[in-house]
Parts: sequence; structure tokens; C-alpha cells
Amino acid sequence: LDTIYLKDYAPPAWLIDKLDLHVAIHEEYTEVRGMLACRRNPAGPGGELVLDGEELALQELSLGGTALVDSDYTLDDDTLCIRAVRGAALPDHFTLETRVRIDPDSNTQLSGLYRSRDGYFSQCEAQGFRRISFFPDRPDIMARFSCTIEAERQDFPQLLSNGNLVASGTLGNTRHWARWEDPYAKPCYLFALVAAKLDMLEDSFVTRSGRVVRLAVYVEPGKLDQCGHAMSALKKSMSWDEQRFGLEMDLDHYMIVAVGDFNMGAMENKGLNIFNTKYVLARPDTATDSDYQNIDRVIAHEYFHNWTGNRVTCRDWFQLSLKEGLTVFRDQEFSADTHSSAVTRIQSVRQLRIAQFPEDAGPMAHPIRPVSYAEINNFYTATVYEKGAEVVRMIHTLIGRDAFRHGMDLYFQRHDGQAVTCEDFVAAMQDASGLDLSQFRRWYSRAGTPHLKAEGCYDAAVQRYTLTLSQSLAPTAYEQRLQDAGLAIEEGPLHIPVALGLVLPDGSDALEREYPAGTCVLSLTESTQRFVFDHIPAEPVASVLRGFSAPVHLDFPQSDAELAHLMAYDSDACNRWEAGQRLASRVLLAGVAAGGQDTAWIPESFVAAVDRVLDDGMRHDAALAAEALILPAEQVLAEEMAGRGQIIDPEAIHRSRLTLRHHLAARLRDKFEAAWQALAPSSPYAPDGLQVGRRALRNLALGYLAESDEAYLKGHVMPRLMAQCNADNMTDVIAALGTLANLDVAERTTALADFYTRWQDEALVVDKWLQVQATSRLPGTAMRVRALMGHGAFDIKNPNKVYALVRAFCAANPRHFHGADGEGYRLAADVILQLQAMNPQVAARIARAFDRWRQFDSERQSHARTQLERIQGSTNLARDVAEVVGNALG
Ligand code: B3K
Ligand code: ZN
Repeated sequence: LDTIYLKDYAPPAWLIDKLDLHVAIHEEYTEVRGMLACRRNPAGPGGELVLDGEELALQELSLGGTALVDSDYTLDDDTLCIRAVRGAALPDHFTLETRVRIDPDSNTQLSGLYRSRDGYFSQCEAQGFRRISFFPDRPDIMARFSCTIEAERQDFPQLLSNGNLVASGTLGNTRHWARWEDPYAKPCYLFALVAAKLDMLEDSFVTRSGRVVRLAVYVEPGKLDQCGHAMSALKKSMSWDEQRFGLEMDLDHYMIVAVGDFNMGAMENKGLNIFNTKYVLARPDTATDSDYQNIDRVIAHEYFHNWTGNRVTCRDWFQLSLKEGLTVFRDQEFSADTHSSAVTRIQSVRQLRIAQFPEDAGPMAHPIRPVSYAEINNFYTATVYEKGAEVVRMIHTLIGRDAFRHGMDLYFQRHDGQAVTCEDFVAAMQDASGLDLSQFRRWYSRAGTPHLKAEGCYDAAVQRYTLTLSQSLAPTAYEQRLQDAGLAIEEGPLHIPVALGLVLPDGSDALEREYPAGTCVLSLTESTQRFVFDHIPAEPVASVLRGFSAPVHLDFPQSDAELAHLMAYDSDACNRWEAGQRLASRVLLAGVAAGGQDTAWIPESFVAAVDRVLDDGMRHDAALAAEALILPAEQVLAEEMAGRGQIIDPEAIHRSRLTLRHHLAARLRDKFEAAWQALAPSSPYAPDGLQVGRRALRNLALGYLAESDEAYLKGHVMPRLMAQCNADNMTDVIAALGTLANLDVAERTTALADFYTRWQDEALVVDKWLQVQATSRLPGTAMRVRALMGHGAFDIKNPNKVYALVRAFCAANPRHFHGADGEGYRLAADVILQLQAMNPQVAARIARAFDRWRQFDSERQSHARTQLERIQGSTNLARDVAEVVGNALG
């Protein structure tokens, strides 16, 4: 495997000022002509002009009108190097003309230009543009693009590209063309092209400086009734970015196109976002509350990229977190400001723990700015995105909201129109705030989740509370890789913002008078540091890492009573939730240790705490109560075990969690019943915060009621579950169906069959049907997933189907994926082997399911190793998969 290193970065020898593309789509092939205005880079290293190109059949190549001869250039599988023009040296400026043929109809990778049901769509990030035309495919080459598209008028009435439509016309009887010009220079990964038959929802937005922007959402014919929410999310995002960051839309057109075949969520192409249908289409009966929320988030995310990513882009792909971490931070802030900030934060933290912490502890561990990669598509990770956002958030926490805003302003003043590095971002934040961030920069080059150890001590005689904090960060697989490559390993403590509150026995905040919201932000910069607080009238319970102020593991041996105190009184909602999670983890891991069978390990105080939270949820904030009552995920408990040096026992974890659920269901049945009654809908469905919270808590209660003894289940719960399968909104339907999918009852089969009959033509709803079955806890799930792969509803070429069935099984059903018989591993390997030739990006994502294989018992390890070696030994092993599997076995 060839490895690319950050240290080898060199500026390009040639710049491309303009690219004029002409794309002619024919039934048998597509022809792409490119005119590249090339200029020697005065700051470059000199040398030949190197263009990337993959699966392009070169038809013509000329320079300034002179056809090039064989000795002028070399062409291999992935590069075209131009050395001379008819033997003479290249001039400093010239136009290069290329003509190639491509075959989008057989492009199953979904990178470059490809065919989907309703037409042709492009995906260029990270390196798809080279599959469309010869070009230096690197983000630090920014060119002005124009693009003429030509295709059959009937089949492809919409011809779209970035920027403004400047001309269009017909060609003969059946063909038409359109010419687009993008006024902004951009890297080629932001290029987009669509030629398709779609319906359109149109609207407009007036920016605060009075510019009218035409907005359009394009969807598959017949789905106009499912794009209203996306449009309103777009308008909300536009206003929010003006208000919070002073950032306006800079184009006359902003288009969103939804496509059902798409490798990831969405893509921020300049003025022409292309989206997975999953993040556009929604109607109350087809989409759940969390779908609605995800649409808000992803629409906002792609819109925010227009500034953080497009106007200011990345110098090279090692800087990916410059745009992704920052843009995730921005979309999180948007969600916080437009929904509940506490719920948003809790959900982000949960996601970080489920996906990023394990990544940071596994064989693919890397810092938010990695220094090497074999396949860049493998680095669109939870670390680059979610931990990247945490790093930006820590800067925000350290310098404060106003200085952060000044830092953003300065960043744009300095770098608008440029391709820059993470260092440039931190420098702007440092200069705007005056805070020295030199030590903080270590977060960009360190992998792994640090441990933060806390120890509190109260001296009643002098009313003094002392908190001792220490940090440690053990080497990860990443340091091993650095060492193997002979690269330097960074050391030294990190700069960690620790938001702290001191909660007094009466529940009030001891630091209320000195600090806003009673929270002070400590800067931990040493390995160990002591912080002293005077005039503390009584022994407080420390609330450490309020708002989860740093992405670390907290080791703080607080008693159950202290955690219960925080759960009840902490003024920081995130830490109230956190206290509950810590308490629940403690109980569940005691259950694991006890074999999970009897219930002696379940303390009465825990039942009482759940009881209180339920009461509270019925009276006050249902959404927060629902979050509090979601027990720590099996994956999170697994990581806790691994973190303690224990072998992960997925069976015992599952059993422990299930036993606790049964116990709570039995002990608190009346309370769950009361909640279910009290939270019944009183107004027509709307995905607003209040209703979302009520539905979440009500369905959580129903889920617990379904854990009741058989008689109660049959007599009282089953009729409700079956009735709810016909609710008018998908949130309630899927809650009922998901619950039924876990139960070994005849109604399960009926409900699943009815659901499929009703929704078989609605692709995204079928995905849900696959997913509830893939994540079922019933025995035999691996076999059923395999059977479903043969069902007409499944299509291995469609990433959404693979994610709904296979990835859901591998990533969200740990007990069955890690089944002792090795069936789960074999299934994953079979899919990876089949998929890698078609779509290596998606295959590599599935392969990440093996990340934690070494933390399991020797029998499971041997099953996993067998499958990993089987993949590694396959002929035509894809680079994407090779990197993931190679690291796993490494
Ligand atoms: N920037 C794209 C992700 C591209 C992934 C390429 N494998 C979407 C986003 O983060 O907004
Ligand atoms: Zn992004």
C-alpha cells in the first residue's frame, strides 16, 4: 500500500486559473472536453504539469491548439504528465485541451459521474473529479469553472452545474444543452453536475444585505410532498448563519438535489448540493422525529460549508478537519440554538462515545489532523468530524463566545478565497483572543482519548474545596504506526478546558456569584494541577466537565449518593444526564460481573432515581427525561470493559442490560403506564421540540412496558403495539415495530409483513424495515440478515440498503455481530468481499466493524482473524479495504 505523508506536501508546480468543461451525455458513453488555463506557479517547485485521471479514455490532447505527440507526455493508470509541446519546453501560460470518454453507467463506486435511477449525478470529494476529466485533483488548486452539459431532453430535462445558468438551447430534435458559470474559484472537489428528470420545489430567500437568492430542491418525480421540511431547514440555516456569524449567501442560486444512490450523507458542492434522499425527504407518515432532526442538521451542515469549506478551503486532505470539525461545530450550535441546547449536547456526547471513543482506542486511531493515509476516503471519520468539532468547541470554551466570533471574522478576513491549514484557523483564534494556544495545538496531532483524573477534598474548618486534576494519554495504534514509519511522536500534556461547578447540599451552585451559571472554566495544562476554592460554605459535590467541556474519559470516584445528588440538582443539564449515565454504567457493569442473571446487583436507589426522572419528565422536560432514561449503549459498556483491561463479553453486557430493563419494567410498571397515558398526543403531528420530547418519553415507556411478564405483555401491551403500527406518524410506528421486532411472538411476523406491504415502494421506509430486523435482539438474527440480503427489498449496489441492513447489524447489534459462533463476522466478510469490487468506499466502512476484534475472547478473536485474513488474501483487494484490514491485523 502506498502511503501519502503530510510532510511531503509541496505546492503545485502549475496553477489552473480556469477550467471550461463540456460534458456530452450519450447513451453508450459520456464525452468530456476540458480546456484548462494553466500558469506556472511562481511559488512552486517547477517541473512538469501533472494531471490526475482515473478510468478516462483519452481521445485528444493538445496544447494551445497544437496536438501533443507521444514524446510530449506520459500517461499511466492514474496520471498524465505533460512535459513539452512538440519537443519544446512548456511556456509559462498555456491552454491545455483534453477530450476523454467515460462510462458513468458502469460506475458502481458512486465517485465521479454515475448513473442513478433518475439520471446522472456527480460526487467529487475527495478524489472523484479525476474520474471525470484530467485535472490536478488537489484542493489547493482553485479554478474558475464553467460547464456546458448536453443530453437528451426527454430523459434529462434538468441540466445543472455550479453557479449561474448563462445560456441554454436545443441541439437537433432530441437533445438540449445548458451552460453554467461559477463566479467563484473553487477546488475541483466542489464541482457538481446533474443531468436528470426531477421535480422541483422553488422558493427564495432575501439576505440581510438585500440579495435575493433563488432556492430550489430537486427530488425524484412524485416526491414534492416530501421536500417542504428540507426547504424550511435551508432558510432557517441561512438566517442563523447571518445572525450568529454574520455570514451571507454569496450566490444567486442555491440548489439541493436528492439522489437515492449516494455513498454518504450529502455534499456541499458550490451552489449545487447533492444529498442522499435520506437527508431531504420527509413526511410525517414516512419520516421519524430523528429523521426530521437529521435533515435540519445535514442541510445546515452543507449550507454552512459554503463559508467553512468552500470560501475558505483545505490546502490538502490532511487538513480535512479544518472544514469538517468546524462545520460540525457550527451545525451543532445551530441545532442547539434552534432546538434544545441540552438535548443537542447530550446527543452529540452520546454519539461521540458510541463512535469516536472506540475509533480512538482501535487500530484506525488517528488525530483530527492525521499525518498519513493510504486512502483518504477512510479518513472521513468520527475523529475528523466529531472529535474535530470537540476541539473547535474547546477553543470556544477557552476564549469565550465573543472572542470566538472575532476569531471567525479574522479567519475570513485573512483567508477568504484561499486553501489553508488547521494552523491558520488556530492562529486566527489566538490572534483574535490574545490567548496563547500553542499548547492547545497538540490536540491536532494526538490520537487517543485522554484520561482526566479528579480528586476532591473539602476542609470544613477553612471552608475550602481543593480539586486535583491529572491527565494522561496512553499511546495508541497510531503512535505505533508513526514509529514504524520513522516519524516523530509528540509528547507532553494537553491544554484541557475543565468546566466545573460545585453543587452544595441544598442543590445550589457554590460558584454562582463569581461565575456565570455557577460554572468556572479551569485550564488544565500540567500533568497534575490543584485548584483551590475558598468560601465554600458546605461540602459540595463537584460537577466536573460541565457541558462535556473536553473529549476525555473522566475518572472520578464519586459515590452513588454524590451521583444521585448531581442527577437531582446539577444546574448543568448535560451533567445531570452524565451523572445518570455514570450511575447506570456502574450498575450495569456490576450486573456483567454478576453474570447478569439474578437482580441482587440492582440497587434500590437506582430504581428510585429512574422513578424520579419519570415523574419529572411527565411534569417538566420530557425530552431530557427520555435522554436520561436511555441506558448506556452496549458498545459504550463494551468500551468501559476494554478500558479496564477486561475482555469484552457481549453476551453478558446484553444480558445485564436486559435484566435491568425487565427489573425496571416490573418495579415501575404503574409509572410507565402513567407516563404512557399522560403523554398521549393532544395535537396533530409536528416535529417540534415539545412533541418530539413527549413522543420520545412515551415510546420509551412503551418499550419498558413491553419488557413486562408474558401475561401483562399479551393482555395489555401487545394490543397497543399492534395499534401503534398504524399510527399516523412514522415515529410512533417505528417505535412499535422496533419493539415488536425484539419479541418472539406471532404478531411480530404480521406487523413486519404488513409494514412491508404498505411501504414497499418507499425506499427510505423499506430501509427502516431492514434496520429494525437487523438490530433485533432475537436469536437467529444473523441468519435472518443473511436471508434478507436475498430479499427483493435489498440491493447491494445501493449504499442506503447496505447501511440499513449490514452496517446496522455490524455496528448497532453488537451481541449478534459478535456472536460466539462467528456467523456475524463471516457475514460481514462476505459482504465486504462482494462489495469491494463494486464500491470500495462502502466496503471499507463495513470493514471498520472489525476495529475492536482484539478486545474479545480468544475464540471470537480467532473467528475474526479468519475473516480478516480471508479478506486480506482476496484477489483484487481494494485499497480502501486493504488499509482498514491491514491496520486491524497490523
Ligand atoms: N464533505 C462531504 C463528505 C465527502 C465524503 C467523501 N468520501 C460531506 C460533508 O461532510 O459535508
Ligand atoms: Zn462536512
